Amino acid sequence: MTPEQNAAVPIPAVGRVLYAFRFSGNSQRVRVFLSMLGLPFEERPIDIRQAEQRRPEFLAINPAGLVPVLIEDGRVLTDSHAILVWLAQRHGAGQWWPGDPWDLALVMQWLSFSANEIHHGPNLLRRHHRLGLPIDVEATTQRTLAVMQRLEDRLTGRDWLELGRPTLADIACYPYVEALPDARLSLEPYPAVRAWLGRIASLPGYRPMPAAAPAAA
Ligand SMILES: N[C@@H](CCC(=O)N[C@@H](CS)C(=O)NCC(=O)O)C(=O)O
Repeated sequence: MTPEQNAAVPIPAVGRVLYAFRFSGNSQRVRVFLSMLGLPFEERPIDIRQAEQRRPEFLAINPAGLVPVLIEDGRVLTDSHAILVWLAQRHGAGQWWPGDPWDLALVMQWLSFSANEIHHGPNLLRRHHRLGLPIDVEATTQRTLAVMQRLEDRLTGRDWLELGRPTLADIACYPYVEALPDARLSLEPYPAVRAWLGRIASLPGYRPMPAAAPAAA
């Protein structure tokens, strides 16, 4: 059953609704980008510690049972990176998601880096320490350290990941890097990364993710 067919699921025909878990970095990159674009939205919290993403009413919206989900003017979009691209293209006036094919591919590299390397490193390590997700801790720690070194090398002598200005590359990659202490690793050895995080935090509309929560994902 599609959400449109399920009368029990409120899919508003107009306006913007974000289903998100408060402590999720995947949710955070969408939440922060909406805020940076100055777009009004209603946030509907899904607590994955309470398995709310498995409730039938949420599965009717996203059968994958994952947050974030954006509903905009009656249309449902899942996956944080897809949502970023939609928002940047529709509302971002070309600043965040470049029109030039080569520049676009350069930025896209970092969305893939976020969805693969950052997911399998810093994100899973944090989930392990915050939610008890069973992982190979040693292998995931090594992957996380490799991600951090890659970012440190990339950002040394650079303000932003690509194009000399903030783009979706930065928005996609930063949440689980900023939350590295939740994964029980220090940001101290990475001065270029810390400076970059500071630049992101000073962008208009930035809002921090609650990092000191008792359990996070
Ligand atoms: N590729 C997806 C991943 C979404 C994802 O893994 N979300 C997590 C929260 S950070 C979730 O909903 N987990 C619930 C579950 O695994 O049951 C995205 O970027 O949005």
